[in-house]
Parts: sequence; C-alpha cells; structure tokens
Amino acid sequence: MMKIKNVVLVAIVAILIYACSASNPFLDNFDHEAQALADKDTLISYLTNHYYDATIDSIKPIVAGETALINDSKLKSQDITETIGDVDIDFKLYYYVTNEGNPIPNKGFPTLLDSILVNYHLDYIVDATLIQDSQELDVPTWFDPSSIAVRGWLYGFSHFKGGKNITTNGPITYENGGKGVLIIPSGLAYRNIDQGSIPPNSNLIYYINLFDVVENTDHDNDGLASHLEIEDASIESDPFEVDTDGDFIPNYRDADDDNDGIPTIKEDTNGDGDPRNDFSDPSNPTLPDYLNPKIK
Ligand SMILES: [Ca+2]
Ligand SMILES: [Ca+2]
Ligand SMILES: [Ca+2]
Ligand SMILES: [Ca+2]
Repeated sequence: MMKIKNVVLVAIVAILIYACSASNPFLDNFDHEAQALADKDTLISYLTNHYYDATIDSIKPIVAGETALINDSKLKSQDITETIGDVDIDFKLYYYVTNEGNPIPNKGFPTLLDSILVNYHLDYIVDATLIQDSQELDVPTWFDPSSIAVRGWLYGFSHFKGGKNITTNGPITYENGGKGVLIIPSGLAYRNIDQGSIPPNSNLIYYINLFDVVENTDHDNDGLASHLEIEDASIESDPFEVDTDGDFIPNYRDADDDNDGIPTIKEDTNGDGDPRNDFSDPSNPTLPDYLNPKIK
C-alpha cells in the first residue's frame, strides 16, 4: 500500500514539475523584459492618438482635436512589478474610470482574490493605431480570481466597486456599478502565448462593468479571507503563490496551512475567529500556530 502511495505521489510531483516547466517563460527563450519595453511604447502611442468618446462609451482615434486619453483626467495608472522566471519586470497598467461604482449595501474595492460579478467587451491592440474586436461577455457573470490568467484584469478591477442590485423578476440588473476601461500590457495579460482569437503579445483593452463583489472571499473556508493568507503582512508577497507547508496547495486554498493535521480554523486558541493572533510556541513567539507545525 505504501509503495502504491509513493508511486501516486511521484506521479503527482512529476505532473507538477512538468506543469511548472511548461509555464516557465524562460524555457521559451522569450525576452519578456524587451517585450515590456515595447509594450510601454505601444501603449503611450495608443493613448496619445486616441480619446474616450463618452457618447458611445468607446475609445476612438483622434480626428478633430479631442482630448487624448493620456491627457484625460479620468485615465489613471498603476505601476506593477511582477516576477517572470526570476526577473522582476515593471509594468504600467492603465484604467479609465467612467464610474467608480456606488455599492449598496456599502462594500469596498475588491481585493485581487475576491470573486466579482462582471461583464466586458474585449479588444486587443494590433499596433498603436488599430484595434480589433475579440470577445464579448454581455451577461453578468461571476468570476473566481484564481481562474483568471490575465493578472492586469485582477489589478484593474481592484480600482472599481460594485453597484446596487435592482433585479426584480427579469435578468440580473444593477445600477451605479463600476464602469470603465482596463488597458493592459501583454506582460500582465497572456504574454507571448497564443490564445487563438488573441495573437501572442497583445495589449488588451477591456470595457468593463463591475456589478458586485464577494468581500473577503474565503476559498478554503478556513475562516481566513483569501487575500489575508500570506505569511507576513509586512512583506509584499503574492497570495496566489504563498505555500507555507510546500504541499503545492497555496495557503488560500489549503485548509491546513502547516500540514500538522489540525485545520487552520481550529488553530484559533483564543477563539476570536482570527488564527493570525494565536502564538503558543515560546521558541518562536512571532509565528502563528496555524503556520507552525510544532503547535497542534
Ligand atoms: Ca481561507
Ligand atoms: Ca499548502
Ligand atoms: Ca494546521
Ligand atoms: Ca499548527
């Protein structure tokens, strides 16, 4: 029985290693840093030559002195550093805020790990002056962020809020939801991977509506919101990646984060519902019990 278990384990590890190497961007000999610089130029050129036409809610080429997007006060940006392979690469995500959103009941901005109810229209930039239609999702649809490959999408939605659900008997309807445009460099999108309808290294333009948010989405139901499942809040770390016990299940999906057999939700000695403030190990007084396999 032990042997069979080991064979299964080896097979799982082999699959994971294969999956990791298949997604390792440096095995494809692609220069992601150079692409990021090229995309920066493309996007600045695009934002200089286009404007937001509020009458049709669409980005159009400037023809008669309209205010370029790059000079439009509704256009904001966020600097994001992501590690590809072992290289830190700087990206600039742009987002255009038509309406920030006014959720009722009051909710804040979604974190990168909160589920969101959205629809969108997606274009991609072929060069700095031409865009082509790609995908349309009309019906408001819930998305779990862990299923989203486009990192810029998650960062982008974190600048909008939901609205008020006024659905009666008909289709799902919200008013005053977040509305705007996400302009995403390819390095925060599908990078150099061919998506069929979207060519490799495409910069993406998402016209989005954010209708609703599940605040503090808790993927593993361990009482700790997914966006809080990092090891040390003082260190910037990616909750999608943090895996304290190294079992290939990231903390936000792992109901027993230190693999000591005690579920995280039970490693809450003081019973206040927050396992992050329970420290029982005198030899390691800053390590919470739920991340400390010595404490069960
Ligand atoms: Ca959790
Ligand atoms: Ca784990
Ligand atoms: Ca545990
Ligand atoms: Ca423990």
